[in-house]
Amino acid sequence: MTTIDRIQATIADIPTIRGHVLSMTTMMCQSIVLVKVFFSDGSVGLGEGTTIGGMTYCPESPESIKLAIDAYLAPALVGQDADRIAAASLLMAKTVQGNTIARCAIETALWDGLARRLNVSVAQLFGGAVHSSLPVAWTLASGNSQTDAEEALEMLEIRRHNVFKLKIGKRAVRDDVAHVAGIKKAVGDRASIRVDVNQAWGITDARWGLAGLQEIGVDLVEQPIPRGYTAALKELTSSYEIAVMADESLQGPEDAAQVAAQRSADVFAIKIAQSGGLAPARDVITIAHTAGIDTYGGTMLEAGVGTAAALQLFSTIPKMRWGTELFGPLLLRDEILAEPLQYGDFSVTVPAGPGLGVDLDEDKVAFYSRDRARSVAL
Ligand code: MUC
Ligand code: MG
Repeated sequence: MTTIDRIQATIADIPTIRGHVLSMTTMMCQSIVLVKVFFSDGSVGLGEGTTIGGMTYCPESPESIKLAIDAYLAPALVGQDADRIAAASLLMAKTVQGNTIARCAIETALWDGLARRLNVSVAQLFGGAVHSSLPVAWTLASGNSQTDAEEALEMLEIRRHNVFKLKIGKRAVRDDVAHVAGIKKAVGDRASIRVDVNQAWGITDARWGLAGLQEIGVDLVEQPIPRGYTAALKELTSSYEIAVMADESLQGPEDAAQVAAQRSADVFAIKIAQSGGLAPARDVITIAHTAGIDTYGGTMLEAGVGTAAALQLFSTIPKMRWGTELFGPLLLRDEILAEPLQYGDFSVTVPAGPGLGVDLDEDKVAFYSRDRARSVAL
């Protein structure tokens, strides 16, 4: 029997290419948590647990992800059968409540390890890929309308993205709608424009916002109101033609079942981290599709490992009707994979196996690791 020998979690702080302005914070750096699971046969699995903007986005932080792994999840898992991922996931859920990002990081590494030992891709463990590449959106969030419009036009020109998600909710609704209208006008019919409010509006702002955004031809609005307001989200979903997507509302399959039962959203943003791993993310997808709700491959702005993990899973889903936004590595100023993920022709290529299909550039990881930065400062 191959067992779990040791688990290592490393925080790495990687600067972003520009400020990324969201309704709740501005990111100048992304702090990722890289996980390595070492197995008794000498194999190693990679995982990533990454959140957005410290603790402004959700209750987990890079530090809490590492703490949950080091102090609770790793001690529980050491000595367990490495090939029985369902059993390991159950043990993680019993040992640690919530903390879906920490659990996802380890679950990902267990899938990577198992797939590498079997010499297959992680996608193969989920039924096999039906796509070799997936459409990929880009987020315009420089905080400046002119810069955002220029960025969109450049992405269209180089054929990297033709779907843009605009981060709004920080300014007054009227100003946000004017900002979106300016970008919509600049790109015309060449791109799909969507917005993400990250829970910033109350219901009355949301009514004005959705009416205005619908009027100017925006295709979708993501999480306009706080995650708990599922009845109000339903009201918005049924009052407008513009698609309403749930993101923060979905912290795993139980939330997904509730939102689906109430038909509170038209689309689910599927995030492996928010779902608690690849297997529960697939459950969320199944819940959505069986309820007639469309899906979109979401991101927590992970670097290459987390992005590859999501790609492996999403490549097995026949219909991700709204595409994906798996662009995380492109927002970072440096690459930590030995071979970067491939972007082009408005898509991202699913890396070929074994495992997640990616390896780390260990020097880069060491360079950005918080431990090293601290020891250099001392
Ligand atoms: C979110 O809320 O969806 C995804 C893309 C992006 O720019 O931010 C994330 C978070
Ligand atoms: Mg979102």
